[in-house]
Amino acid sequence: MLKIKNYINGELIEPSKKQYIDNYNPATGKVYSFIPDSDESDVELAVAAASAAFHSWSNTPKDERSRIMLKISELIEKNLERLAVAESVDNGKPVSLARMVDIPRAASNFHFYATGILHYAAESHSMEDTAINYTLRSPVGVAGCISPWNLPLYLFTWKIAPAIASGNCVVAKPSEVTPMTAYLLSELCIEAGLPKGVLNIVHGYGHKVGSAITAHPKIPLISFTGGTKTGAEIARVAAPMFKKLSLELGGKNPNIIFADCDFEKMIKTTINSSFANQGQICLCGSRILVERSIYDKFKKEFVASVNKMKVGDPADAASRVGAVVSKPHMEKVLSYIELAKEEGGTVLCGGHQIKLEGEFSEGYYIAPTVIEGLTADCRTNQEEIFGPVVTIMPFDTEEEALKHANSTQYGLASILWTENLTRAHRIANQLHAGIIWINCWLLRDLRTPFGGVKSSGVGREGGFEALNFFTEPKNVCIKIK
Ligand code: TXE
Repeated sequence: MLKIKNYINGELIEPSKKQYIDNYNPATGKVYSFIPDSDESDVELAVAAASAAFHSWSNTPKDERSRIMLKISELIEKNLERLAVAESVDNGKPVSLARMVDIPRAASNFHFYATGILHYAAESHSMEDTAINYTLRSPVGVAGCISPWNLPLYLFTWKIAPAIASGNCVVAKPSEVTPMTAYLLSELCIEAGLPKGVLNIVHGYGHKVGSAITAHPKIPLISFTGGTKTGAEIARVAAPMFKKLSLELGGKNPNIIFADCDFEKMIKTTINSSFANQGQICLCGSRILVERSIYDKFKKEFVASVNKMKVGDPADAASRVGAVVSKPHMEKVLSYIELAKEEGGTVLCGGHQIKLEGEFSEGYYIAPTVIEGLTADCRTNQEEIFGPVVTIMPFDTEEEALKHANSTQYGLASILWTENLTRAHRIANQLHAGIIWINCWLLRDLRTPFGGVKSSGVGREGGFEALNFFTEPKNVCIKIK
């Protein structure tokens, strides 16, 4: 079975202690490869390689950095099928989703920042005939990038691309739950001629490798996507070291549906915003608030559509719902379904593990689940479940909908369905969230600021926001008389 390797100083190498972690295929529940169980000595090697490469890479002309990144983007596209299958096997998501979303977006991430850097400029401020100020923006040095298991290559490249485009070198750690496509990316970086030490990938546990990256004195900046609890731990370690932090954390996103919505379009999109990637996207709308006059109609049609979704082998084109990412995560999601029942919820469909036949009998499958009858302030409606589970509840007024929508510790995304233009702008203006979709979901323009408020994180990714994050501004003032 394949032993994944670290990518350090341009080479694929074993972890220093030659220890490995079992890597499970969630669809079958079986070990199918091994992950380096790296430690701080491997992080030390990676930081040394990144530090040694920094002077040369940060002084490489933008056009050359851009050319190499475009080559990586092309190689991702050329290897789309191989990467999509690898992502699906590693994460449990339908291969159709990996083929349509995850891998094309990884290619776009590299392409977007390979071109974005060519248009990135800084400002100058003139003081009439007295002085001129100009702002220099320079790369920070060695960037630490730590990413999660839900959209493995998509989120891994979303951090790495702006970091290296702006001239930084990177020490990156993908999730130990889904390391495979990061490993395949390192092979593509070698093929693209990315200079050694620019990108270093150290595989392993968060509490060993992730914490060593966070605490390393020669890594002045951390870009993290993952759980709120882990984000708080990273902030606790990084804050007294005055590190620059970008934290993209959890969400508990409301999906507010008014009676005047385009019902057919709303139902179709809400199935997706509820259960795409088995509900394991921080942007999913897991709390569905429906105007009372259409609540019964919505409940009937939504549950009927959910019951039609095929849960099965991620490699089967007909599967809409694959396996959740791991056994512990499956148990966490199932425990929240039990909690919902204890809190007075009624399970309208799903609510249980699905046991498939044959080679999939040990896989981690959960039936897409819809629960009603809960209060807005119960734990099920306040805590991030991050699985194929949504709650639905009626509301009577805009004020009530807004109160429920804004009632959690999170503030990442919100979805809103109404054909009333004034109401759409009025509600969007009052929602506590960083991203709001109106009559759509997951429509993404990479130039837009991406991130949340409250416990959903700190800072923004995307567009020039990311290039600002990965660079330090310096103001130079010259007296001219
Ligand atoms: O995240 P973790 P997990 C939420 C979701 C999920 C929960 C936990 O609710 O159930 O987070 O998921 C590394 N220092 N989201 O386990 O633990 C870890 O190895 C440094 C929302 O994936 O946060 C991995 O590479 N690094 C999120 C990465 O952090 C540490 C997407 C994320 O792991 C570390 C995923 C430490 N002490 C989960 N501990 C989103 N916003 O999309 C762990 N890591």
